[in-house]
Amino acid sequence: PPLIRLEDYRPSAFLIDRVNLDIVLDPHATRITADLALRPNPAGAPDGPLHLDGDDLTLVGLDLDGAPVPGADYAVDASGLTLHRPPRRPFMLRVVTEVDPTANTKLMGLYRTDGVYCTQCEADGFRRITYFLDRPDVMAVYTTRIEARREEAPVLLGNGNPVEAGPVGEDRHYAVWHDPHPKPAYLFAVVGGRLGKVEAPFRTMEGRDVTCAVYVEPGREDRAGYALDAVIRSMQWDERAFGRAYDLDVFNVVAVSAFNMGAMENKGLNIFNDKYVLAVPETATDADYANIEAIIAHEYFHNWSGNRVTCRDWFQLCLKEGLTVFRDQEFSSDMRSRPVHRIGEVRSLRARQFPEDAGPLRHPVRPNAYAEINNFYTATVYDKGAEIVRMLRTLIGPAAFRAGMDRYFADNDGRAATVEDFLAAFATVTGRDLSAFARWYERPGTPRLSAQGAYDAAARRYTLHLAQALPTEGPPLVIPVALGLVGAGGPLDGATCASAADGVFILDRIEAELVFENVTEEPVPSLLRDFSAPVRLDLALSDAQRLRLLARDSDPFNRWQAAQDVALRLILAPDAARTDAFAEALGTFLDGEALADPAFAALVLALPTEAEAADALSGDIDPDAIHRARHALRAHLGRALAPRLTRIDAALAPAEGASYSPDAASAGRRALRNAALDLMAAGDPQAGAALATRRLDAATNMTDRLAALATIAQIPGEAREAALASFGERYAHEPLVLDKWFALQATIPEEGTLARIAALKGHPAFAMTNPNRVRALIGSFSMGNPTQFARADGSGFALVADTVKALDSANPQIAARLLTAFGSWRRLEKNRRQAAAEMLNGIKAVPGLSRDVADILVRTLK
Ligand code: DPP
Ligand code: ZN
Repeated sequence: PPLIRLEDYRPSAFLIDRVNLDIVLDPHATRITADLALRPNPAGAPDGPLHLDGDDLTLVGLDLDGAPVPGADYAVDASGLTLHRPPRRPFMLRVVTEVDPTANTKLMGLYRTDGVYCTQCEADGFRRITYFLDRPDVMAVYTTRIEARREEAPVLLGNGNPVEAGPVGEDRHYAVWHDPHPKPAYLFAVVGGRLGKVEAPFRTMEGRDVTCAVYVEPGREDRAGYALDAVIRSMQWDERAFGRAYDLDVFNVVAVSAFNMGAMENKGLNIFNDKYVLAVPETATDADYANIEAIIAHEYFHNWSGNRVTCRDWFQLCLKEGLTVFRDQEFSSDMRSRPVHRIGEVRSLRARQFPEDAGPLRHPVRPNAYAEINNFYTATVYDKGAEIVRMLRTLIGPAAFRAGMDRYFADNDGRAATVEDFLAAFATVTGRDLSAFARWYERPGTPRLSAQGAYDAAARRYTLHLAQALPTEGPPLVIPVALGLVGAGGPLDGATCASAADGVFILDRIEAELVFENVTEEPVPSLLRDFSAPVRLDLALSDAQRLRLLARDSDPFNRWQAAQDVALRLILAPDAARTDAFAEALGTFLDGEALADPAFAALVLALPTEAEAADALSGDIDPDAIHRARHALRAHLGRALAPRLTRIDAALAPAEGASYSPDAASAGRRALRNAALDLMAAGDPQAGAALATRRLDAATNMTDRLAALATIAQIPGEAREAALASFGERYAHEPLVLDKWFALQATIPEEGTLARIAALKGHPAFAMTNPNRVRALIGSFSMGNPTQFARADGSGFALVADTVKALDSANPQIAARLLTAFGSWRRLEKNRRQAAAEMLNGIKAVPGLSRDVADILVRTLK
């Protein structure tokens, strides 16, 4: 597929200032009349023809300033509509199009899901509604009239504020919405359908009264309360943390069941995948509640970082996504435990972004070319993008960071901005040159930071040598390294280092030497505290030194990291004596702290994943060997820690009749108790299965029920099959719960899983047309079952490849996303590598592949 390049960016030749839409909803023939106020762009070069983007549209009418455009004056093709000789003055264009929302399986543009009309326009879905300058630097004020049969769509929602509504004849009605804030087309949305709602008032710090509402399938209103509460808390937090107030009279969230993304930040009308809205304790886990809170916040925060200040072009996607992820992470950290949340952020960065940055789909946080923008909604743009913002704050300090954010919003409000505009705001308020820091946006790959220390006891001096290395050529990056020294009894607070006065050293050269004075004993360095930069750290420490950090460091992140590092080495190079020592250290840790901070303790007990172990290997990957080694380590630890785990289990048992609360402290207790159960079961599968079965029966909420089921699912036998069957029956009419059940079965690391998945594809609740179902059954398999996905006989690869082929024409975005599971195929051992290559080439041979899939395929095979 052809590439679109950042260097080719040119301002649009024309602008559109106002858009008046009249949308008459119909299941198969929805008619859209768009009145567009166009004018030449003074910053553009409006001398050629005018091309309006369009995709899969039927053109019904075209008028210019009230007169039909003669057929000879325009042309329509697969990419849109061209006016050969547009006026060189402001003019009105009326475009009438027709679309079939029921036939829209791509879920881009206007479509129907469970009878509800909804839209998805990011990145380029608006061109599937009408012909338009579908690019984010064309911003217009929208007025939208929506009409429908009242019976079919009693609720009609648009962007902005409701203006008027009323009947049309006997059985139809309409509503008009006006959005006073100019916006790019990707933020446009309409919804029509039978929906129930919950609502709550909010008064902004500017005194504006806002009605917040969450719309869901009728009868599910009791499941929308948590999301609504998260909306209110997000509004409060953005005022307090960033001084940002909401700017319309209503804020609506709508949950729909078929949605390609997690959610979408359309102005005043966020549309959500129902997975990230609906929650009651019977159907949602603690993780679901945390995700709902985070994603509600994320989409709400886009109102400023994305909507009021949008992106000039799609190369700047990180400008809104990286920044907004950073903002939602800060929000969740304030709502929950900051260190626990930070560990979660880093785990997900390492699970998704590090492999991406090391594989064929690697790209800079701001890419400089793309074939299909939908393939760039990646962990790199989002999560590494957020890490860059976090490093910027570390670099300039929180006060200057806040001042810079204020400046950014003030200077760019109502504009389509660039990464340069963002950095300029911080350069202005600090007077600093941020051009070296800006390299983070341009350089793909994860840097390595290596460290070596030497202690001079006589001089009471510790010297630390730091060096950075990048996988790609170029000047050094600016890496903030938060650090400290830890002695046998704890942090050596008396030690001083002139170049890291406040505990952070800025490594802006290839290498540097730090000198610590007044170091009273040989220390263990604690580097990259709180994961101060998204790099891989090479620091040779013994187990004993790492376990000192676990026991004594003041930085919770590095305490957790130390245990992870020891465990990772034991997976890569098993050793019984060292495992005993590790178990003893974990035991001491649990005795001292497990009950004081259960959420943190649960993370310490969670060993590195098989994917992380694979990522850390230097040679070819054999997923079976990694699985065996990790399993053996868990079994060893489970046996060694059994008495303690039993005590934890008892101590954290909920009180009889206690009601469920999704708050972080309660969730932490459940997390530790369930982690203990899982480790006990690894040590003694027989007893573990029995205990987990009892826990499954006694569970009063989905968190505990699913955790018990997950433990049972790892232990082959009749108990497992019975438990899975009864869970499936109990939730036969709860698609979101069945997704968990699909995912759990898809990730069983056994040969029989392929047959299980084949059978589950025929389950009445499974549907290839619903992205959540496909992700649960097939996506979980490809991303979460390394031994079976990468089977040497190729059958695991074939399952995923067949799904990609089957989905490609119906929903290319989801097909392409599934295909990214092959990203690490070249690192596999020879037989598996060959099998993967065969499957990828088999997809390549399919005629008429979508641009989405072709793009991922070409890059993966390169
Ligand atoms: N809706 C997606 C997100 O918020 C894309 N903007 O990240
Ligand atoms: Zn976003």
